[in-house]
Amino acid sequence: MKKLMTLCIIHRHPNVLLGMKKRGFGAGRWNGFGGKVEGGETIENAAKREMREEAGIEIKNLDEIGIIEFAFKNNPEILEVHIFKSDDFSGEPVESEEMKPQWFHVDEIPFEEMWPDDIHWMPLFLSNKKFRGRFLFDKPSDSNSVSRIIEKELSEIDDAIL
Ligand code: 6U4
Repeated sequence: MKKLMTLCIIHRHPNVLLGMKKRGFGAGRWNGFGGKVEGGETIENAAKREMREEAGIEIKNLDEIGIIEFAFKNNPEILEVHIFKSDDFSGEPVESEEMKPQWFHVDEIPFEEMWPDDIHWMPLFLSNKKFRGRFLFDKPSDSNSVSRIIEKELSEIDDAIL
């Protein structure tokens, strides 16, 4: 069982736009913006829609920069998360019911309050290197405590492959 999801981070160097997730999956963590791809929409359009719904900004162009599969021990569901980067948007980020947006300097990204995988792939993301990966977490996604990584695969890939 695979669930297709998007994750979009605005990168206007030296800053990135993250959001504090206020409810649902991953609540209480800083993360990119995104969610499930709905039937009939492209992954790219889903990423743009989520940016509009969660941060109130209109993305013009974005680049797909990574694909990571997340799995949780004793759970057959796999989240296939497509990670996008953009610096081309209109509007000002605004707080939504789901997310509280905030700009962070790239040297001050709050990794200790993010998903534990982010610290591994963020350097590739920031230097525009494409990547693929797979992370297995010890606990199901609905657990209140922080889940830990028990298996990790991450590799930089050729531009053309993704
Ligand atoms: P809704 O539809 O709002 O009920 P929800 O279950 O709250 O969905 P959603 O749609 O907000 O989830 O999506 C979760 C977001 O978290 C997606 O953008 C993908 C992202 N995500 C999932 N696992 C992640 C992980 N390990 N590291 C990370 N982002 C992750 O950085």
